[in-house]
Amino acid sequence: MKPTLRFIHCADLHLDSPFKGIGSGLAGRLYQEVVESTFQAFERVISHAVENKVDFVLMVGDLFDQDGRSLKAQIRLKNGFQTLHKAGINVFVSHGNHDHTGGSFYPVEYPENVTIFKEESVSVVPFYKNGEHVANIEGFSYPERAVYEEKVGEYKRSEEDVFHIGMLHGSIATNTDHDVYAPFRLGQLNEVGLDYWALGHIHKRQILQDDPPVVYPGNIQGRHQNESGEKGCYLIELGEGDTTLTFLATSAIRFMDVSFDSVHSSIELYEQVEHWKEKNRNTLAPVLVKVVVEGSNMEGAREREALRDLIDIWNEAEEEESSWIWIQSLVTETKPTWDREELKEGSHFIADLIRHIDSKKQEVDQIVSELTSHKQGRKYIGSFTEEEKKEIVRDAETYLLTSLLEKERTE
Ligand SMILES: [Mn+2]
Repeated sequence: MKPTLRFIHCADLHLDSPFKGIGSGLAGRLYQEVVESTFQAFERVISHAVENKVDFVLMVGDLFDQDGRSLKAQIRLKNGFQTLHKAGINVFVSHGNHDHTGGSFYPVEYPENVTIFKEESVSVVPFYKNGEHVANIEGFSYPERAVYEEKVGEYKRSEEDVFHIGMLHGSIATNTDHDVYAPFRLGQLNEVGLDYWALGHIHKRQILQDDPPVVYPGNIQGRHQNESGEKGCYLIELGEGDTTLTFLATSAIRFMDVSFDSVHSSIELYEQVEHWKEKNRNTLAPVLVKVVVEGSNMEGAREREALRDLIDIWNEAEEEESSWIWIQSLVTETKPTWDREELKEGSHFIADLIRHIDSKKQEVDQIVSELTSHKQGRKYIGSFTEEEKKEIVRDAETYLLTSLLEKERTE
């Protein structure tokens, strides 16, 4: 019987993420905490490894956020490796699309407990526990930003009676939401016959298969509103016959969307959010929240004015809190009093306007480029996601239609 292996599987550390777009409006001390969060999360990974006395830690790509690794990120990483070294824990690292080996880095030397899969082709490294060969770990690194080739065929199970573990930074071939790098299909992984597939690249935590386990641990710290919820790594106990996967939380700050339904006025919304904050402060904070409101009767000018002030009112005292809850944005999905399709069919100005908006939907990048390429603006704004672009168009349309239709009614 082989002894049970105990290890931590993490990926997508994205150390020193710049958190573009989060900083505007966020109080200074809180912003510092946000900027520090990827490092905090990394230190929690290290603590989990030490506390659980694991045999080794797997880090499957995107350790750094940028291919031009910052010195700060490299030194903090090295410090974490040294802590593991002192605890007698090995580390296996592969680099992904964000931290490919063709990027620039400072000549920081890592301690001897660290093995980096530097090559573009898959190589195998044996792992010894108390002098006994107990596992083979396989992996590769991205030589440049994009690797479109399938890499699965390069992994193999040897004849040796040890655990076989594959580290693979890539995406399932059918996934169209992300850049499809090093694509694979589940069937292909199973054909290789490894005991555990340690995946990276997709930031959402998911177990693609239980036996043998095929696992995306997700990133260790959310970096924007679309990476919401608790983030972390997996503690794996790999045995013959029984394997356990335990999720361990690491994120220092979380992102959340919180919905409020059937709201009828700004004051009602104000009170509901205040109530939610006090109820959840001890369990969820620190947290950056996007408030989504589904309600009615809130399109009027007076209400819009009040809604604009609400974020400031909610956030006013948060800078004093150690468990802070920062309302980052407010999205109102109030039911409009008009029928868009009906308006569009008409022959008046509003119909022209709606048709114009529809014809410009694909040009959001171009329309916002004045802002995103502005020398001050680009410090705060990265690129927008598809969802955010839709939101920009929807908000603009709601604003225009509300203003025009309201005006019509009062005249
Ligand atoms: Mn990543």
